Amino acid sequence: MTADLIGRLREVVGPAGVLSDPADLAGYLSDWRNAYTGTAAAVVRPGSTEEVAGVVARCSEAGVVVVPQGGNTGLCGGAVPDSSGRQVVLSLTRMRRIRDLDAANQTVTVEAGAVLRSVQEAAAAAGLLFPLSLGAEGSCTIGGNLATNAGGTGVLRYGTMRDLTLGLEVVLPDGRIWNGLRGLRKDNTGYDLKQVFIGAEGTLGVITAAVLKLFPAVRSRATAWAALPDPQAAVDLIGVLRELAGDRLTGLELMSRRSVEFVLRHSAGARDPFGDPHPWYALVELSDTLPVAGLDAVIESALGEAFERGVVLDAVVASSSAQAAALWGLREGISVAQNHEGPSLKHDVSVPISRIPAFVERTDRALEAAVPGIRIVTYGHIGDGNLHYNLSKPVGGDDDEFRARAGALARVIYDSTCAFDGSISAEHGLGQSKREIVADYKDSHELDLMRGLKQLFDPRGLMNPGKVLPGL
Ligand code: FAD
Ligand code: S2G
Ligand code: ZN
Repeated sequence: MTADLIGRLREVVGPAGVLSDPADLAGYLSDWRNAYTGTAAAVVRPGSTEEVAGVVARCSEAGVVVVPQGGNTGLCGGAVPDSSGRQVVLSLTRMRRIRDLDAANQTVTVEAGAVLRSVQEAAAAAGLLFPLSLGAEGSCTIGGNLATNAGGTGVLRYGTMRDLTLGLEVVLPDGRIWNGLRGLRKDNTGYDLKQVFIGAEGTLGVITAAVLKLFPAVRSRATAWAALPDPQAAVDLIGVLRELAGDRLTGLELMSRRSVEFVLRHSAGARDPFGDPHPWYALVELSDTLPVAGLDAVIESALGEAFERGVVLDAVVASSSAQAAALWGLREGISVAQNHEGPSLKHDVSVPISRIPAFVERTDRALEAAVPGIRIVTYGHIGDGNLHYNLSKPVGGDDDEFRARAGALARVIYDSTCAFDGSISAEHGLGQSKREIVADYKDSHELDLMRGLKQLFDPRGLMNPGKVLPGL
């Protein structure tokens, strides 16, 4: 990139806003998993929407690619540059203001670089709830959550980021600013354009702000850990909980024994709630926005009924918020714990809930046939039909040999996913890691329409190319 463009970018964001010294760039060039590392001509850190627009316009004039980046916790390599050294990483992390919280309208207007946890805290301070919740919430940003249509543990009750958003402000690839920051729950004036940018992973424009929905705060909560014989029991448990707790069911996570074993092995202080090991576990959470005294009794009676029906083998209800946090810690610790067991080949899939048991049985069988001794870590948001199928090498196996099998093993999982009418990416997106393989699993007309949108919004292909769409 010419020094002239660096100079012009500095005119927009100020000298401190343009990093070009390799030592300053390092933290922006590798993804969270260190699976992808690129090089950048510069990292630019604008402080306002107008500065983002100025940066994008100058890069567009110079024909230079822009890679939007938030917290860089994405798991598909979508936020890092390629190895050409000619791309500009546009980091939104300076734009973290909460512009407005309208309690009566139950909305909050935030800038894209706001860290998710800061928005959760601002809502709580106003006696309200922003319900998106995921393991990376201390680092991920609202802009990244929107660009990946993030899911997490609250989807069961509140939906994904797509369902939590009322309005967007976006800088388009030519530098124009689209102000769609409306806080309306009803607005039927043509196409719902915000939904095009949500989940586009930075390939259609840079999200600079959003109007998000807020909800009544949770005033009572009950958390339990249940032992299950198999995934069918988990599906049956959903039925029992829906029957006996209704809308109060706000969290339901499934974990295989191995996923919990890894946490018990690598996470200091982690304790198995039961003496004996069980093949599967469910983390159940009920909550209510009223100060209901007997929620513990509701969860106890529901799990008691599930026990009577042979769905649950054992259960423990958290007797304090500290114990509830410890149970969530067992769940949220899986991703990090697995990294201690060598390469973790991640697959984030969804299938219709009713088909999960047959899907797990077929997929496990096929994986074990492909790599005898493979260690399958299955866990996730079963209430949404979303499982994380993360693979570790056989004990004593070779890291590089296992990594070399990644493509074949992914196909085993994705072939099985699609045999059960599922999706090869439930919540993490496609990024770099799944953009080529998606062509084998997605309707060709759908891909053509997606390419058409890319051509319309970004005809010169300067907005985060090499992500999401095969071949672009
Ligand atoms: P980044 O990683 O910075 O970027 C992600 C993508 O969005 C990239 O393509 C980037 O170009 C684009 N982008 C970023 N900001 C903007 C913007 N302002 N405008 C346009 N495009 C932009 N994800 C889930 O859905 N559910 C989970 O349960 C979950 N758990 C996780 C647990 C751990 C421990 C980790 C490390 C990650 C987890 N994730 C999960 C994945 C990740 O946290 C989410 O995808 C998150 O939404 C990414 O936000 P970010 O700000 O880090 O985005
Ligand atoms: C989760 C996190 C990432 C992983 O924990 O819910 O989305 O390791 C996942 O797959
Ligand atoms: Zn997840």
